[in-house]
Amino acid sequence: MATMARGSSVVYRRLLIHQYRRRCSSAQEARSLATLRLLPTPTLDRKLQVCSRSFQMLGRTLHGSAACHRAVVQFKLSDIGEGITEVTVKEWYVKEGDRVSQFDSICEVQSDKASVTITSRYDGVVTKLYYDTDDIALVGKPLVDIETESTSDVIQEEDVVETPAMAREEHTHQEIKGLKTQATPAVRRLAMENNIKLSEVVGSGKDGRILKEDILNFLAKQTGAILPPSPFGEIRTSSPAPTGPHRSPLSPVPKPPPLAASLRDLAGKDVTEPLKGFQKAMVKSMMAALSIPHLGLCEQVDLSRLVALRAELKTEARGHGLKLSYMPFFIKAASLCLTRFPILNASLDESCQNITYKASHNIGVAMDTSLGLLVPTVKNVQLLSILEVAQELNRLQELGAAGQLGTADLSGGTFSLSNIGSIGGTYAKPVILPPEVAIGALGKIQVLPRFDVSGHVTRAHIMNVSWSADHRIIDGATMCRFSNMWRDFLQNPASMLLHLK
Ligand code: CAO
Repeated sequence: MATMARGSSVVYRRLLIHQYRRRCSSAQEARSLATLRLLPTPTLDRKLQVCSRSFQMLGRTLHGSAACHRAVVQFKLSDIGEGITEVTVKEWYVKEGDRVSQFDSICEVQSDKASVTITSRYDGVVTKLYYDTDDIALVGKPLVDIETESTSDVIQEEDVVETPAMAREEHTHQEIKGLKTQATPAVRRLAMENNIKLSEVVGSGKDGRILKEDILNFLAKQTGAILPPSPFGEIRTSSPAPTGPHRSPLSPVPKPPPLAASLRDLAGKDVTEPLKGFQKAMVKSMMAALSIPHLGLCEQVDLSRLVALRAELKTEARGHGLKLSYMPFFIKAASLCLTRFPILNASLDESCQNITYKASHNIGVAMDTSLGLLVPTVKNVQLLSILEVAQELNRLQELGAAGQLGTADLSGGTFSLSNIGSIGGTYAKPVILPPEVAIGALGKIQVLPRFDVSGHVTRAHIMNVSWSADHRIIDGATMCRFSNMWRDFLQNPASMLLHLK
């Protein structure tokens, strides 16, 4: 109970600090904030309450005294970063004549990298939508007109929106994520005010709707105020694990829609449509991959010992609330080998003049998600235990199935693995994902006859692995030595223990 009360107070204090920070425009105010942070808790609380009251009064004064007049603001699609110049309008959440408030969702747009929810920064009435659903909207061009009832101060703010380049403040009005996230404007606002990406929060409401409690729990987890029970320490990753309060990591991963649901009814006619979103991203990265001379190498791995070991450890992992597949072993073994062969965890610059050896082993995992093929990355595998890799993979799979993988999880890969065997594939010819220089494809584990050391035929669990490497900087001998080392770790998984830190 005491923890709960302390937790709520921490959350409240953080909210107030954030409110205050948003309003600190001058250096002097910023200095005041720095001073506030250094104050003892009771003094800080008092100061923040005084601030909070004065902001409320200031708001009322402005509202009451300023003469209101109507103005039409042309709300332009601002720069959403990463060189994106156009997006597809996926869905409108408003129509002409609708009243909107600040932070209300206006529409969902999709670039070739991610989906973005555009939210209003004005209170007013929507008077014009510039695009239909599925139209291509251009960055810097008008998206909607909003008739505002505002003071002249606010009208000056409109000029900021007219600027095509995204101002820092505008960033908070756009949220990058994999799919439409369901949340009320109030919840979106709470998330934005606390710099929380909705894509990183797992909703506990109906159909995954994000509730206020989900945001508060997420925030509390960040501040350490109300921590849900955790089987072991936090994973050191760049983004926090979005485990919702009502969803245990063991809950079944939502399945993608059945194949029949994704088939089109062509009614006997050819249909041509423009490529969109992630399809475009695949075109881009695969066209870039074409310029890489691929070196291929295939190998067979006897996983009989690993199969037995995983069967033992699965129950133990389940005790920690985790699903333990073979992937965490494959990923960790790859990381151990990358330490020995850093050239496979590198990138080559465009002019082919410099190689950058990456310090982090951010291992991308090709994932069959509800949005199609995506490659989220398990970051810093060199620092993680096998169980921690499993935890991170569980999290990514859960987000992938819900179509909620965000850019943080989808970027920064340095090496990739593609487990086509989980779908039933036996061999593959993997394509390198630039700027990476190597990738491995894993086939299905099959029970096949093999000879033991005495020459007797035995049952063995055999998996094919197919490697592709950038032949401009990686030769066959290096690739083969890497593959041998990886194979040996997995054929004798106990040997990995010697190298784990
Ligand atoms: N051989 C045999 N069994 C396998 C297997 C393989 N190669 N890979 C996975 N399995 C088993 C798992 O061990 C698990 O079994 P249990 O239920 O007994 O634990 C079951 O299949 C389901 O595994 P999973 O797929 O949920 O989990 P994973 O960690 O093995 O794989 C992921 C995760 C993301 C790689 C996988 O779900 C996926 O999306 N694979 C498709 C990758 C893809 O599309 N590649 C092509 C890219 S190029 O277009």
